Amino acid sequence: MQTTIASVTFEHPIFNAAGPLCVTTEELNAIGNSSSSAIVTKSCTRTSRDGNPEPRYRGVPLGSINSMGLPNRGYKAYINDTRVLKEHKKPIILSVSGLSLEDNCTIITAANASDADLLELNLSCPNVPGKPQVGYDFEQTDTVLAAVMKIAKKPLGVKLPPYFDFVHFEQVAKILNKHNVAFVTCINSIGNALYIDPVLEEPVIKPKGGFGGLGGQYIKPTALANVRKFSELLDCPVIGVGGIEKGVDVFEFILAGAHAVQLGTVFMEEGVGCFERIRKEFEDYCAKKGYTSVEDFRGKLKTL
Ligand code: RRO
Repeated sequence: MQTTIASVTFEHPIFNAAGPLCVTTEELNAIGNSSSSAIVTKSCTRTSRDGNPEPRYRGVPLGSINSMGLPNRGYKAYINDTRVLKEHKKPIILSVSGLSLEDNCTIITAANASDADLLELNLSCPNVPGKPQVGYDFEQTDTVLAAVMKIAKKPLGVKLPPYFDFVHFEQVAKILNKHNVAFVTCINSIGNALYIDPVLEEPVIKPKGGFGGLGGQYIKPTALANVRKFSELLDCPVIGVGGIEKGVDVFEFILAGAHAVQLGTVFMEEGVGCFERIRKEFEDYCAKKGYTSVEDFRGKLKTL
């Protein structure tokens, strides 16, 4: 069940999403010691950030809502961590989310000399007040990619927000193909959702009046649609993320065209044990179907 992205081989296609439980060195080592097939860091900025006021994450019956606000230790700490994390002998993906183009260029220049295998540029954080999601501004996406692709010496992919319109898929794909991005990860949380507690008559998280990124089961069909569309339109591999909770969900994402998948909400709720559970469920499901490699069914969604 190996998979390859930008010449980097993953023992199996299931690993963590940037965000949950990947901020501290201890958390990253715990991912390294788990059955996750790679280690993805929390998105990093130029300087460390405390993030938004708490409560800023809430698990809810069908998923999660968060407005973490990019809490992280700053890029230098994650670049240092890559030297130690290398001992786990699995791919390391540095998630980069500078607050300006200049910051992204600084971080990516430094990352060139790190032990990260891949860089995932986050164009889709929905939770920093006053900073719109770059991925919804196609001109800015084009400008950012033109600049960072010139600098990056490691394979650089992008993490996208969800899109909902066929014309938008085509416009974004054209830009990503033009810049030869190494891979695309989709989708980030669905931005600026509102979850209300009717008993308390309050939102469940504090920042931004309760507005935050929606994850988990709520977003799986949207994530599958984005994976499907982008895998048809792009020249590079797609990593799927959004609402995976069981092995059969992984199967669906690969059937839609994903080369690999990431776990967000389920990892936050269940901890590192989710990687082994979901990997086993996925492999059992494939065995039942008679498939022995992901190439047997990747992208082969049938039509009605
Ligand atoms: O830290 C966050 O608030 C956050 C980020 Br950077 C992101 O990309 N997606 C998300 O749901 N939360």
